[in-house]
Amino acid sequence: MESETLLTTMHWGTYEVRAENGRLVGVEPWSGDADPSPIGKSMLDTVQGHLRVSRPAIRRGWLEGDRSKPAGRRGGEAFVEVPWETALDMVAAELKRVRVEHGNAAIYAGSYGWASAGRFHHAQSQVHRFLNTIGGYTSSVLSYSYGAAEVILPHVLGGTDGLTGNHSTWDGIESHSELIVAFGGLPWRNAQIQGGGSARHEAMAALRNAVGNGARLINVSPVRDDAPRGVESEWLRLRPNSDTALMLALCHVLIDEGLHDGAFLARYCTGFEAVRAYVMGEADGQPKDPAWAAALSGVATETMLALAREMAAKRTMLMVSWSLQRADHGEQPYWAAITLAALLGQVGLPGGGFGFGYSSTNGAGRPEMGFRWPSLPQGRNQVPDFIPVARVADMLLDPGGAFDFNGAAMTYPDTRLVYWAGGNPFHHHQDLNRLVEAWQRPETVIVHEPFWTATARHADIVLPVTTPLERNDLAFSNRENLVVAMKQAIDPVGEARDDFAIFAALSARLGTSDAFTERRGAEEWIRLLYQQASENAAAAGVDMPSFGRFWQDGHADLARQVTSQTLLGAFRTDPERHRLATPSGRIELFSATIEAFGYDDCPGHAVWREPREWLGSDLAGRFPLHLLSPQPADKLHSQYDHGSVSRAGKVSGRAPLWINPVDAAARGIVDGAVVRVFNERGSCLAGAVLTDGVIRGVVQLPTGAWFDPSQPGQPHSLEKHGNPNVLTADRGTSRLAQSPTCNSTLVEVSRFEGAVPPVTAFDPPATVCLAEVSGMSGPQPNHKEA
Ligand SMILES: Nc1nc2c(c(=O)[nH]1)N[C@H]1C(S)=C(S)[C@@H](COP(=O)(O)OP(=O)(O)OC[C@H]3O[C@@H](n4cnc5c(=O)[nH]c(N)nc54)[C@H](O)[C@@H]3O)O[C@H]1N2
Ligand SMILES: Nc1nc2c(c(=O)[nH]1)N[C@H]1C(S)=C(S)[C@@H](COP(=O)(O)OP(=O)(O)OC[C@H]3O[C@@H](n4cnc5c(=O)[nH]c(N)nc54)[C@H](O)[C@@H]3O)O[C@H]1N2
Ligand SMILES: [Mo]
Repeated sequence: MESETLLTTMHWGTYEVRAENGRLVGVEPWSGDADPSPIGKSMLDTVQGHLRVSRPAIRRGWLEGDRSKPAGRRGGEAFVEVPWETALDMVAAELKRVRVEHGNAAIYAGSYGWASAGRFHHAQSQVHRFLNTIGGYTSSVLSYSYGAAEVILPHVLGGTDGLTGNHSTWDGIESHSELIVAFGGLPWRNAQIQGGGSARHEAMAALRNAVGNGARLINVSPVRDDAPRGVESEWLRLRPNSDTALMLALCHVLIDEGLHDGAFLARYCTGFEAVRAYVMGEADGQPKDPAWAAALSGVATETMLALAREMAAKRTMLMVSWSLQRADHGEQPYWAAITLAALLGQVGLPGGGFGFGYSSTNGAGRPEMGFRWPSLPQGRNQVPDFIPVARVADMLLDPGGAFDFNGAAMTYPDTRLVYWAGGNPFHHHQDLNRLVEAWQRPETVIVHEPFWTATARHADIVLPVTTPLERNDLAFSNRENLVVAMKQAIDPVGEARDDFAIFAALSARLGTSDAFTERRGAEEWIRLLYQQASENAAAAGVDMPSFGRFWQDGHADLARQVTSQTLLGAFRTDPERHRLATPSGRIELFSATIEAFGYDDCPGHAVWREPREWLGSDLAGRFPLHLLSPQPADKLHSQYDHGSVSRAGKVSGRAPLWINPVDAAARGIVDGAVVRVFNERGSCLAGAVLTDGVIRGVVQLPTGAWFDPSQPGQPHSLEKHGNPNVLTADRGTSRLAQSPTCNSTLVEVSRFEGAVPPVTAFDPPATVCLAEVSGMSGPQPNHKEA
C-alpha cells in the first residue's frame, strides 16, 4: 500500500495531507500552526465526493437553442455531458463568435472570487491572462470585501495602508495600547483566514498579549460573539449601521470639552474647521452630540461621554472591521473613524491611531515580507470598460445604462458572454433573485468549477477543474514567512483539469498558444515563479533555498526582515518628507475633490446619512428585524459547505439564524425550529438559534449556505437552505464607491408551518444523455462560423 504525507496550503491553513492508493485519507494541521483551523477537515469527505463536476457539461437549453438566442432558463435545467474535445471546441467557437459579432468588451470576465490558494493556479490570474491574449474583456475593480474603503481611503489618506496591509503591527499594540475600541468586534472566526494561504495563525495570541498587558478591549457591536474567543472584553451594544453617529458624537464630546489635539490637527490634517462646524451643529443646526447619537444608536449618553474622555486620556487604538463599510453609506464609518483618531492626535504613535480589519483576516498587523511575491503575469487588457465589481447585475440588466462612480460618469457595456473561473456569484452577490433574472440576459455563460455550486448550475458550459490536492503549486502568502511546496497528493477527480491546462487547450484552438503559455508547462511556470521570488527576496536580503532543495523539503522558513511598524509613523515624524498622496499631502478630514463631485450621498467630509434600510427607517414597521450576514465560522464563503465541518454547524439542516429570545418568543419560535426569513426581495428557511448574544431587533444569518431555490431558475421562490443573499439589497454604498451594502437589510422572521422541504443543494444536477437532446445527432458547436 502506497502512503504519502504532503503539505498543502489553503486560505484557512496549511495541512499535512495523507493519501493511500490515490485516495485522500487524512488532513491534519501543519505542525507549525499555533492555532489551526478545523475547516481543513471538510476536504476529506468532499474532494473525491459526489458533488465534483466530473465531466464537461452543457446546459440542455443552450445546446438546443440558437447561439445568439439560447433556449430555456439558466439555473433549473439538466446538463448534457460531453467529451473534453467537444466542450473546448464549443468554448473556442463561442469566444470567436462573440468577439467578431460584438467585440471583446461584450465578454464580462471580472470573475470575482477567492478560488484556492496557490500562486500559479490562481484562477483569476489564469482567466485574465488568457483573455488578454485574445484581445481583452470587460473587467471589474474593487472587492466585495472592502470596496467602499478602497475608494474613500485614497481620498483621505492617499492610499489603502491600514486596510489591506501596512497596518500598525501587533507588537506596538501589545506594548502600548491601553484602550482598544473595536467597531464590529474582532471575531476569532474570521482570523482563521488569510488570502493566499495561512499557516501560523498568530493574530489571537497577539490580541491576548495586548489584553494581558492591561489594554481594555471594547467590542462595539450588536453581537456579543464578535468579541474574540478567550480574551477578556466588554460589550458595547449598538444598533447596526449607527457607528458613524456614535463616532461623530465622540468627536462632539472631544471638541466640546476641549479634549481634541489642536496641534495634531493643524500639522497633519486639513478640513478640521468644516468637520467642527458640522459636528457642533453650526452647519445644519443639529449638534452631533451624545443625545442625538443616543437616539440613533441606542448607546447611553453617559457611556459616550465616559468613552470619549477615556479615549483622550489613554493610548487608544481604534479598530474598525471591514463589515462596517459593507453597508449603506459604508464610506462614512471609515472617514468618521479617521476623523475621530485625528482628533485624539495619536495617529502614528505605537498603540494609538486606527486600523481596519484586524481579525477580518489573520494578516492585519503581522509583519510583512519586505519584498513582493511574484504572481502569474496577466498581460495587458485592451478593453477599457470596467465596472465596480458589485454592479454586475445592474450591468447585465441595463446595457448602455449610466451610473456615477468616484467622480466619473460611466455607462454599462453590453455583455453577451460571461466567463467565470474561481468565484461563486450566486454566493457573493446581493439580491440573488435579481441576479437569477439578470443572469438570463447573456447569450453564453462559461464557468470553470471543481464542484456543482449554484454558479456552475447557472452556467451553459461547465468545465471541471482540479482542487489544489490534484496539482502541483506554490504557496507564498504576504504575511507568512513561509513558502510551501503544494505537491499533488491525489489523481485528478473524474476528468478534471487545471484552469491553466484548459486555457492552454483553448489557446491552441484560437492560435494564441505561445502568447498564453510562453511555451512553458505548469512545472516550468512554478519554477519560474520560485526563481523570481528568490531574486526579489535576495534583493531584500532574504535567502531562499534552491528550488530543488525547497521542493524536496516541502517548505522553506524565511527570516522576517521588517518586524515592527506603525501606520503613518513616518508621516508623523516628518510630514514634509513623508507627504501623503492626497492633494494636500495631509490627512483630508475634508476633501475638496469629493465635495466637487457634488454627491448628496457622499459630501466633502464624514457625515451621518441615514441608511436606506435600518431599524430607524419606516420599512422597519413591516420588516422589524435588522439582518446581519457575516462570514461563516465553519467555512470560507461557500467553499466546502458540503463538507463535514460546515454540515455539523447546520441547524435542522439549514444555516443557523441567531435571534434574541424576546424576539423569538413574540413570534412563537423555539430553539432549533425551522423559520422563514423574508422581505420584499425574497425568502429563505433557516434554523433558529435563540441567544441573548444578539440585541433585540437584530438577527444574524451567516453567508455560505449553497443557494437552494425551491424552483431553480425562477426568481422569488423560497430558498430552502438559509442563504442570506436572497434577502440583501443590491445597491451601491453611494455614488462614490458603488460597493456592496449587504449589512443594511431588514427582514421579518416567522415560524415555518407545514412540511419542511428537504435541502437539495447537495444533490448534483440531473444529466441527460445525448440521444435525449431534441434535434441533435450529437453535440455540435452550433455557431455561425464553425
Ligand atoms: N450577504 C453577504 N454577502 C457577501 C458577504 C457578506 O459579508 N454578506 N461577503 C462578501 C465577500 S467579503 C466576499 S470576498 C465574497 C466571496 O465570494 P466568492 O469568493 O465568490 O466565494 P467562494 O465561495 O470563495 O467562491 C470561490 C469558488 O471558487 C471555486 N474554486 C476553488 N478553487 C478553484 C480553482 O482552482 N479553479 C476554479 N476555477 N475554481 C475554484 C470554489 O469551489 C468556489 O465555488 O462574498 C461576498 N458576499
Ligand atoms: N471563517 C471565515 N473567515 C473569513 C471569511 C469566511 O468566509 N469565513 N471571509 C474572509 C473575507 S473574504 C473577508 S472580506 C473578511 C470579512 O471580515 P469582516 O468584514 O470583519 O467580517 P463579518 O463577519 O462580515 O463582520 C464582522 C462582524 O461585524 C458585525 N457588524 C455588522 N454590521 C455592523 C454594524 O453596522 N456595526 C457594528 N458595530 N458591527 C457590525 C457583525 O456582527 C459581524 O459579526 O472575513 C474573512 N474571514
Ligand atoms: Mo471578502
